[in-house]
Amino acid sequence: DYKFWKTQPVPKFDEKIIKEGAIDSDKTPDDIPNEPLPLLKDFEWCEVDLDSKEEIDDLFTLLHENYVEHQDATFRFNYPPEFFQWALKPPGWLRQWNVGVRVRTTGKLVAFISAIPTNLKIRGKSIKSVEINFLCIHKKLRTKRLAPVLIKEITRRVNKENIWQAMYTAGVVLPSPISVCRYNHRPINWSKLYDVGFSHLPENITKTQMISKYILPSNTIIEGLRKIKFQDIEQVSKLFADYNKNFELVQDFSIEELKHWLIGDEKVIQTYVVENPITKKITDFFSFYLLPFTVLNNPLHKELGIAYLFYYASDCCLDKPRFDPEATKLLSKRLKSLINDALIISKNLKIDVFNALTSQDNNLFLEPLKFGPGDGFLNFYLFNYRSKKINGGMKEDTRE
Ligand code: YNC
Ligand code: MG
Repeated sequence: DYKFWKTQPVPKFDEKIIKEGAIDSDKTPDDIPNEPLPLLKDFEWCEVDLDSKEEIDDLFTLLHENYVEHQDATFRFNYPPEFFQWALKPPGWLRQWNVGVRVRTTGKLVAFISAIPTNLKIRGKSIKSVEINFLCIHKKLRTKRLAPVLIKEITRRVNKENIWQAMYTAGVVLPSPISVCRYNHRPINWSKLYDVGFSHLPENITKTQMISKYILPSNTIIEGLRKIKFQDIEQVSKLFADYNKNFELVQDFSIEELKHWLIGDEKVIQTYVVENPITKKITDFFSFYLLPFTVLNNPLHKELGIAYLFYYASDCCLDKPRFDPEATKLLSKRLKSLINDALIISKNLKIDVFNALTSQDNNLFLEPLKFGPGDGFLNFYLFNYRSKKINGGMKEDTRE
């Protein structure tokens, strides 16, 4: 019955949204307590310092052993240290927003929650907010109502910075999703996925047939496709903003933010642009991030390489009405060739599976490019903001 969530500024299930906007009454940071919430006496709050190798190791261990589980705990996220630098240190990040709980006597990190700043745009309206992620409690401390304490504490710390709205995603259903998307998977190395139990052999099909179904060429196909450079960011930013006008809920990035999210350690983030060879204009871009799984108890394989489709845009059809059937056809064709090249690059990077959500324009290419629906759904939420449901979700932020 959502004992905790009932007390929070979130819409009730099936609440009829008449007026969009904040749910709580207006406050100022001075109205917010200066002191952290009390914890049970054996525990203490800490900031997890992402510049310290030791503390990154603490965070890695907590998340590796206790974060979201997949398929009966056969797979665990295997975060490279650089992943945290990317996911938790965008421009404007604050150290007090990487909130940990440690055991007082031993210093062991047993819980975590994070916030990063982000500007949302909901149907054209800008909302300064944060994104909450990596909420995690050690398995031995579950169902003791610690999660509400972590959530209230991060809320306090965000409110102290005069920010009153947040965006977050979760596999669980809480009051109340503004959108829901499904994970889709595109096998790249099908036989390895089969060996580790990620993929299954359908009836009346042979392994050889499955392998050949997913075969990809070795070279990308689009003319003018190349890695992004720093000098491209302004053009890419403009292209992305124009493309995003099509969607009801998007993030509104500054040049600095976009630079952070698209250009970084290549073990974590890969971004490509299409440059017209004659005009030198950038017509498209796509990006995906890499977050491997550790495979437990498998004699053949220790790790799965996983790519997640991140941001993309195309100037194809920006000048045409959004739902014009001719424009949709052209855009589908364009996105299919773009994402197909993303798959080819992934194959060359030894990625085993490429994931994407059913958000935004993704439905135009998922099936034709042989993505298959997965078990996982992702619910999108806003904190302290009433909004009508969002069509087609939001460009995902699954940096979990
Ligand atoms: C969840 N994922 O319903 P009620 S996603 C939010 N997000 O409350 P306890 C959750 N709330 O129903 P446990 C939640 N999961 O009584 C559960 N809850 O109202 C609610 N898993 O607390 C739940 N990470 O401490 C219930 O539960 C209350 O010990 C129960 O801990 C939960 O990062 C959890 O899936 C998830 O580590 C920490 O199971 C634990 O079970 C765990 O007794 C594995 O909690 C890892 C995992 C979640 C990933 C994520 C987004 C989190 C968003 C949090 C909400 C942010 C609100 C905005 C704040 C900023 C505001 C501003 C401005
Ligand atoms: Mg608990």
